Amino acid sequence: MNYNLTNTQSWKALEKHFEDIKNVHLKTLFNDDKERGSNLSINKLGIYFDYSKHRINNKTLELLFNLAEELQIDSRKQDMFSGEKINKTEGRAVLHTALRAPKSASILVEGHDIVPDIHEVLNKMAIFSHKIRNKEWKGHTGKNIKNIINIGIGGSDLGPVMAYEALKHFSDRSLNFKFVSNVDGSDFAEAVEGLDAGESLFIISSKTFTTLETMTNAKTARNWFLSQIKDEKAIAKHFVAVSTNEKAVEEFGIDTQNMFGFWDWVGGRYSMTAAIGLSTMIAIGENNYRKMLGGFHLMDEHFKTAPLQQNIPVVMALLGIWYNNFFEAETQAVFPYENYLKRFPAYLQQMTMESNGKQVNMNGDRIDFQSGAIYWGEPGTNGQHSFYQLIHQGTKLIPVDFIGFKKSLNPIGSHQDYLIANMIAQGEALAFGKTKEEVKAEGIADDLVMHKVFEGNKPSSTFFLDELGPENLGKLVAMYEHCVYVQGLIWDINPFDQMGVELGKVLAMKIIPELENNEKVINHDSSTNALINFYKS
Ligand code: G6Q
Repeated sequence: MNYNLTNTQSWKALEKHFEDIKNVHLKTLFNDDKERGSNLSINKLGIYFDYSKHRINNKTLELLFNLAEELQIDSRKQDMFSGEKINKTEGRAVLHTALRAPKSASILVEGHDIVPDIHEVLNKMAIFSHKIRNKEWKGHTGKNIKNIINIGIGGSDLGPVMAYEALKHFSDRSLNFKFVSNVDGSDFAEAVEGLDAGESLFIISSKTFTTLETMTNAKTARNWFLSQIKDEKAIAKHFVAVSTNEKAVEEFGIDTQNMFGFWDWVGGRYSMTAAIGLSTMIAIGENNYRKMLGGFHLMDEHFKTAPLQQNIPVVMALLGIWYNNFFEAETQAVFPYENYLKRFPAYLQQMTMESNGKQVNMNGDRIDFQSGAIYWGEPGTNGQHSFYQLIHQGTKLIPVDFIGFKKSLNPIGSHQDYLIANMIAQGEALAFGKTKEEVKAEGIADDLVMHKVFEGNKPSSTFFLDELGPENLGKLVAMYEHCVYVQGLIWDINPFDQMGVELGKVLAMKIIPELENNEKVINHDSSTNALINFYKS
């Protein structure tokens, strides 16, 4: 479908409507509709999604859904599920949703049903995880494996770290998990500090098995291992690989029996439910892992089938467009009121920003509107004691996603009530604020009144679930994945490539040998030359 977004009828109607509503306060919107809180909410799949505290009215919603209809989002979104090569710039299908499909499904890629392949790898992961968890898998010197070290970066790291932290409560506490990603030697050194190589298993996670950081860390791991266990044959018991590149895995010296494969139709940042999830499965066990896949699948089906107005990722995506393209909000904050989700914002940063941080449309034409927002966040309530100030009283508009759970995994005293009271209070304070009159009525000195005013009218969504567990984590991740996809469809950009990470990598490869010789460097610009020569001096 070819279109110029800003020339579409529905876009123009939204621009016009924006002028009418941009200064309307959430207080007015709530006064106009006494049931707004429940009217503007979706309660599905165990997620209570409150989007009433957004600067929208029924007209806004109607126009946003008109946009989705004019752009045929409902039918275009099916292209992903049917295996079309929607990642056009790389000529690939995008089928991370197939990774969570049940055994009974059938999904064809170039005439081949990929579902049995997916389940074969899942079963192989399950057998291996059982062996580690049941202490059947012994190290070369006969010791049990206690330390699992995942070496990977980007999509081969952020998902595993996030999922491990999120589901730590469900993990086998006799196992010690480490994640090495950075090429900075300190990352590796700290991860293996004090570890017994005979009790350690390295998972080298790399789709391509060529990534500089991962290969450097993998070689260092090999050397570290052999410095303790002085026997090459021991590698087979202590190194496994997750990759699509069998040849490179073999060349590295890992037994391909101990390789867990995946496919080119899984993008790195969409790979946590591919074999890249091996460390997660070892941590939480096969049953919990399959529950997580079940949660992903529930959200996939919801996204695929629910009408646009009831479709959680679609509504999220449209609200994101509303702020990003009309209010010109630059960022989107995500605040989980659940400490186990502390790495969730970092995980979302890659998913959202590497996907939708694009400047050209599918045809390669420069777009004339803003694409992906900057995502950021920290767990509540910590953020409240630092940067929330700016959201409440600063001059920038920052839409917020609050994520909370009714039950704590560690119910202690009144902690959970305090936590959730804070989450709910923040949404209320952001939306409704505190007027000059209210501040004055508190007897505040005149010269301080304006400092204590909260203008309010700051938008937020709240996602409220029962309890954090594997299934709910799966639902939340898939929810954001599909939100990103819908936004990419609307902007007509490709959310599935990442050409913007290449240039720096290529230049680094040129600079590496320049750092390693003794000659003065003069072939770059004057700033780059000076930095290189300073390093060498
Ligand atoms: C994600 C990106 C990127 C990738 C890493 C690691 O979508 O493609 O973050 O995951 O560069 O790549 P390898 O898994 O190939 O080492």
